[in-house]
Amino acid sequence: ERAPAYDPPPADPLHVGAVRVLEANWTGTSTVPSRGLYPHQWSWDSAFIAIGLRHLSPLRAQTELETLLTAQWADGRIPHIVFNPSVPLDAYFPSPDFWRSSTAGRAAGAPRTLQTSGIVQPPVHALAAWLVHRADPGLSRARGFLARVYPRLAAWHRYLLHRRDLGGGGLASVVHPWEQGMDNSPCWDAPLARVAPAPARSFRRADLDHGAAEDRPTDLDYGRYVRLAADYRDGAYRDGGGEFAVEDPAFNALLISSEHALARIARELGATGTARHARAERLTRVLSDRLWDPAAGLFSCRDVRGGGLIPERGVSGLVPLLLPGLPRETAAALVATACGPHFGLGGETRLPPSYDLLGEAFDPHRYWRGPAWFNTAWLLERGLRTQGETARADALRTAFLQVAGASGYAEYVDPFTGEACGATGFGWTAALTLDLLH
Ligand code: 9YW
Repeated sequence: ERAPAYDPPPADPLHVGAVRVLEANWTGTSTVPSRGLYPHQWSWDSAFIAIGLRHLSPLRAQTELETLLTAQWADGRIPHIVFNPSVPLDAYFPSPDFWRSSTAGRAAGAPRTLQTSGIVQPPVHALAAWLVHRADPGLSRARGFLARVYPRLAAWHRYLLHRRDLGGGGLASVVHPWEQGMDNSPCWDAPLARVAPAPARSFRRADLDHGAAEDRPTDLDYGRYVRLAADYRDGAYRDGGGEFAVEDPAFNALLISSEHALARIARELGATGTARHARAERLTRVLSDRLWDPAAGLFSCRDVRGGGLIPERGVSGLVPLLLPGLPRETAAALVATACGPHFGLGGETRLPPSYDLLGEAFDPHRYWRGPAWFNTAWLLERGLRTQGETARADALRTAFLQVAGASGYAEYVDPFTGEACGATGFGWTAALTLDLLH
């Protein structure tokens, strides 16, 4: 063995640990959220992961997004999962034989050779593509990165703004709780209650092999997820007819934020981007008109089938802090809600809980019914900074980094104690740690 020629600089263990997770979860063309629990490529996970990977390898960050986009359907949708054919079918449920994308999804233009799911996830991708470009514009230009991804991202936004405008007011609807990404949030309880669950014996949950049952959604939740997804599939993934349709504030705020990013990408490619910025501004006003809930002091979900705003406070309702065009008084009210008794930011909680601390359904350990998640903490950190709340953003950044490291880059944590829940070595937790370290 040769002695090193020089003493390497002392490495920050938080940085080293995050890099190790991203190395372990990298498959060669993309990154899995978790080796055991989620062994395929997930759409919004990949966008967050690319945002962190850009600090480690801009090339890998570009590849992460490019791999996802090769699975895009001809109608513009980006599927929420791209399956890895070398992973055994029973490693994750619902598996490709449930979604049957290449047959049931043909009419909607699903790829013939890749297997994907048929639902979507929040549109963080254009934002990620822009941030990845900015990390190494020379490499990005040399590879024609933005020129290649731009038409696909534009088609993705077109799909959401047209085919998914199920409420007719200009916002995109989600047709399944998995699409919004916060699976068992109490915000879905009322619209989901109308869905007849598939019998528990008709499927086998693989997630329970990896996580404690009391930290996960229930069998009844899963029965309803399966019913909704099977109905969508059996209708050839056509949009418009389903039982569940909800306008969600985080999903739409991310779409708007990504539309601003798409405007910047268009500009980099030689267009003006003006029309896209104007559209993002207009959508910001629509978001306020349709989802702002002044009495609750945050944005709420709109139940398109049941009518009306859903009276539950979810962390999703704080995510519009990201939007630069938010009216000043709305932004101030959101900051007050985040830091007040419902979310306890800067007080009772270490990281923002996924759901109202005072809500009847609050549970500090059960998935999206209370625990704190790192992707939403990252979005709120960015949102606070966007609104000029520098001191609060700095404090959230510090807490994020402490809890991420101490929890082993957990999937989610107890919002009061920071105790790890779910999987550790989680992709977006490690990636967003790297991002906040830079
Ligand atoms: C599932 C992968 C996904 C995340 C979602 C999270 C969970 C369950 O895991 O979904 O089976 O897809 O709720 O936001 O993208 O990390």
